[in-house]
Amino acid sequence: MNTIIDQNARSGDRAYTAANAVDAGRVPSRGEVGGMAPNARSGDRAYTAANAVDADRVPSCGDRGVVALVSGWLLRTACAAALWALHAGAADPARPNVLVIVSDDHGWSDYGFMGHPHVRTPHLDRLAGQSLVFQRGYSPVPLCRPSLSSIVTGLYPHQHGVTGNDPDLPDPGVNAMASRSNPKYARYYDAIIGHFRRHPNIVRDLASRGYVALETGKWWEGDPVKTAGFTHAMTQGESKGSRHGDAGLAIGREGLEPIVRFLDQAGDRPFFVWYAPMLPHAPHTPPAGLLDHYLPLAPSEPVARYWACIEWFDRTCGELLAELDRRDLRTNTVVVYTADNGWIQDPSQANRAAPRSKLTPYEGGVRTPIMISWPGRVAARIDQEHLACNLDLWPTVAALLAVPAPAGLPGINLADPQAVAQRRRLFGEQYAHNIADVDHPTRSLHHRWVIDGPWKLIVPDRRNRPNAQPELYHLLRDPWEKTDLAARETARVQRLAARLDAWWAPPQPSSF
Ligand SMILES: [Ca+2]
Repeated sequence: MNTIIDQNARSGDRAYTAANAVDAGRVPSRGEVGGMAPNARSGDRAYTAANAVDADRVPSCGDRGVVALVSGWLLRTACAAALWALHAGAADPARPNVLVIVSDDHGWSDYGFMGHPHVRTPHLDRLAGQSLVFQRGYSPVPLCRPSLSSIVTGLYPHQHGVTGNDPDLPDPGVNAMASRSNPKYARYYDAIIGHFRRHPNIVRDLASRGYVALETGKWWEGDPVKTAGFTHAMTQGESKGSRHGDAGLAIGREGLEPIVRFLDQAGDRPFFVWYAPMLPHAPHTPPAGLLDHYLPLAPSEPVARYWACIEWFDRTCGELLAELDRRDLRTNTVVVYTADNGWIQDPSQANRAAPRSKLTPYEGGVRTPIMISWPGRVAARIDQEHLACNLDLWPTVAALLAVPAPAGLPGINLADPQAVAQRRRLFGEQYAHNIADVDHPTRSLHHRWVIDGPWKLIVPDRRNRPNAQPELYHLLRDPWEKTDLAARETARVQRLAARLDAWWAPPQPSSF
């Protein structure tokens, strides 16, 4: 663990203090956890500027869990789970552990194993060599919050109701990204989380089956313990200012210590770990050594910064997987890998997406490799043909764990070759960044899309994109969607549009 923690840990502003020791029985001693790395850097803290941990968010055991301060980190645990004894680690082959790795704003081609000429991802390349890899994987939506909700619920955004990152607010000029602390607008933010909470999710399901579950990194839906059933969480989520993860956003960028301590304490119960660091997501503030490597290779500094953040993320994944190896847990842990949405870096402006990137229905917004690894149980191979989707993660994990998933989920078990071969098409949807009407979340729809074999049809929404036309691409011949074939393939456009319409059945507003 030392490399990443040493490089990225920051110094002292969350120093160990007795005042934070809410539960003395759970707080490791200094001797157990060690101090922060001596060469910790202060770093660029822009991404936590709006999410600073403050005392108001520290929960009490009585109302929402226990706080354990681990090497300067706040890690909450549900009260019941806080009573575990310490053991060496889960080892029941009938109940494998689950590690979900979600990259954030990561372009589908930007990996060594996906053929990128410059971006180095040796640890993810190694994971790919141990995995069932779907190179034609997709998120059903190209934006962080709805995508993460889809991963954990197994539902399309139009089904779970979380269609954007923030609500549009009724007063002009009010910043929807920064208004969660204003009680006047609480209804809008609460409504979105309310949509999410109405649905079963994989975390609560596994916790109900005896798993201990840790949340780290990106998390939009309030308190992960309350809203999703995690037993442990870095994210506090109680403050309306938490937005996309507050304290949890330190994971990866500042080391992996909360996960290490969680593994120490998991006992003999199987675990579920949600590792969703805000990487390579902006701000693109990589360690200097990585940036130096990419500056001569990239077309511009903004691109070099993005590429360096990918390698930074890859290093953290390597450290995490090495930790499982060190504990001899790899053969008893299902590792699932995906990205929440894609990214194409604007070469002229740091931290900005180029056109056809995140928040668009194009491949740069929705495509991602998807990997399933369970050494000795899931055969490693690369699938370049068949379609996979983030909605498949719950059905796949459920099948591998031999537990049921809810009936009616749209995903399939990716480890079932027959189900994979029988799937002909994938669907997806794209909305505005802000939800125009939290009571009618599909009103901010911009596009729907269907991929049918090699073909992809993108259909603009009549209400919000009245002047746009459907676009048709042959993805195998034209993976970057440069040649729109809709005008010369009108019959195909009609057939695929009919399939989209047959699939699209959003609930009425009253049922959200
Ligand atoms: Ca994202």
